[in-house]
Amino acid sequence: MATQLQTGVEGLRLWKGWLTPDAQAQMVETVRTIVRQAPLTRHVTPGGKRMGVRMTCAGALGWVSDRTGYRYQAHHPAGMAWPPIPEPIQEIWRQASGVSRAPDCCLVNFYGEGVKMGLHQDSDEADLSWPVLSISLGDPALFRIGGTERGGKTQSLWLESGDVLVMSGPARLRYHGIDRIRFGASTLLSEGGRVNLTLRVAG
Ligand code: MD6
Ligand code: FE
Repeated sequence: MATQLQTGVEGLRLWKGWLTPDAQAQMVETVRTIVRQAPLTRHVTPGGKRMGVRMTCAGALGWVSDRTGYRYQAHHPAGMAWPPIPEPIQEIWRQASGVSRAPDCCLVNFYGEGVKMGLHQDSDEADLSWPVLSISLGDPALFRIGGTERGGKTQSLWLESGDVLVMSGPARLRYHGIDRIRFGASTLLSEGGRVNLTLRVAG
């Protein structure tokens, strides 16, 4: 079992190396099965900017964005249903989330060279008391977390391939984002870059 690191943030739990290198390689193949069924997309924000991160989802609900807003919906923007959440991903939720309800959304984020994600709150879910669990694969990423209001003090930690992070309780609504990735530092993805999976109870 992986070691759980002290993050200094109440409700934020980090396990370094939850997935062994072999399990990470298998997880990449699992993610590729999702992407083959539901292609990665660069969404447009309500403000009209195209996001750098390429996204798709698995599960009954998927997170999307366009000029009309952010939301969860049952179909990919191209029209197909989202594929089911693969069992190995659900297994990590069962072991690490601390809750018995199953997730209904697995958001897949892909970061290519130079891509980052601005500070945001995860607040589009119907019930914000369920945790959000993230799995990192590929290049390391600098994760920044602040408070529940914009503009407060922040702290940063590196998320590396195989790490599992859970935001729950008092950490659930904290602002967070990815400042940068170390592109090419990992050889896990043949094309380089980083994949992050976030599991949620969305509906
Ligand atoms: C990322 N993660 O790691 C972006 N959200 O690429 C998130 O936005 C995130 O890691 C909620 C909970 C955990 C996360
Ligand atoms: Fe988030």
